[in-house]
Amino acid sequence: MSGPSSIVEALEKRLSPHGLSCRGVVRFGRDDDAPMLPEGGSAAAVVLIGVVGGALWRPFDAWRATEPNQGGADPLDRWSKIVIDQLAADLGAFACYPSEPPYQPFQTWAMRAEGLQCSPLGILIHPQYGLWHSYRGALLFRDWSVDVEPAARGPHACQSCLERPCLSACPVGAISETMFDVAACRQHLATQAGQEGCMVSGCLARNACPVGAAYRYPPAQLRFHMQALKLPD
Ligand code: B12
Ligand code: SF4
Ligand code: SF4
Repeated sequence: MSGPSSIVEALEKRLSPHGLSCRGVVRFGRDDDAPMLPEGGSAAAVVLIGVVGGALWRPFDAWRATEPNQGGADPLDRWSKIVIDQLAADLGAFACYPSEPPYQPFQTWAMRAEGLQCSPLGILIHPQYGLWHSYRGALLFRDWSVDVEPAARGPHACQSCLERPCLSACPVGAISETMFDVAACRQHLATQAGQEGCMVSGCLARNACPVGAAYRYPPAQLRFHMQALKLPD
């Protein structure tokens, strides 16, 4: 992430035991559509908090094992809220979460914060981590005085990927250059082949990407995310 900041350094120290990390800062300018704060007014900056590779799996899984009912419904969201709400309270910031409607533009923020670009799957590809990273929350700050350098946007990883294996790996062709066919994916996942394939191994299109293969989620985490996936009708 760009720009040294004592807030960011303090955050990294607090996040790393949980397998989480700072995924960039966006400082909003006058022309930006800055997110509103619960107490009124708009945010001066947002710090993205996310996960890279399988780093969160052990801390999360250990927490889940101690919880009644294995953490209940959406345990990863619950765990993320416990960790990030506490940080927000300590830092005088406001937490927001990617799965909470109205959806905040996490991917737009990430493109700005780290110069990331979109893959055919609809998820952002990172030059080092490939498709194996995501966001667990963000901290909105009313005041932010630290300079944030604009993120460098390198070459798009997908442009130098000549074979584009993500486009041919899906057994029902749900991934194309232009869209993700949610209905085709949902129908396949409900079949026995889907239950024994993608639901166990993770999305075959995502798995096929050669970028950042070393950061692929561990098998238990891949299964967990597939089971947690709520595909709309
Ligand atoms: C709704 C949603 C979905 C829906 C998409 C429905 C649809 N057709 O639009 C469904 C349920 C299908 C979905 C699926 C997945 N999602 Co999703 N999803 C979201 C969510 C909650 C909201 C998206 C949104 O509307 N944002 C609001 C607009 C205003 O935000 P925005 O940043 O300006 O807009 C961007 C998106 O709309 C994106 N976009 C456009 N078309 C599509 C299509 C897909 C499939 C996705 C994922 C994104 C996407 O492009 C815009 C930026 O250019 C976001 C979290 C969030 N708050 O953004 C996660 C999010 C985008 N999803 C994510 C992930 C990881 C997935 C899955 C891989 C889940 C899994 N299995 O693990 C799959 C990917 C599909 C696949 N091929 O496997 C991550 C992506 C991380 C990254 N590296 O970019 C996010 C950011 C959540 C997170 N916690 O990090 N998702
Ligand atoms: S397989 Fe190639 S085109 Fe598909 S997401 Fe990975 S780098 Fe991009
Ligand atoms: S989860 Fe399976 S069916 Fe859905 S897009 Fe990925 S490969 Fe295709």
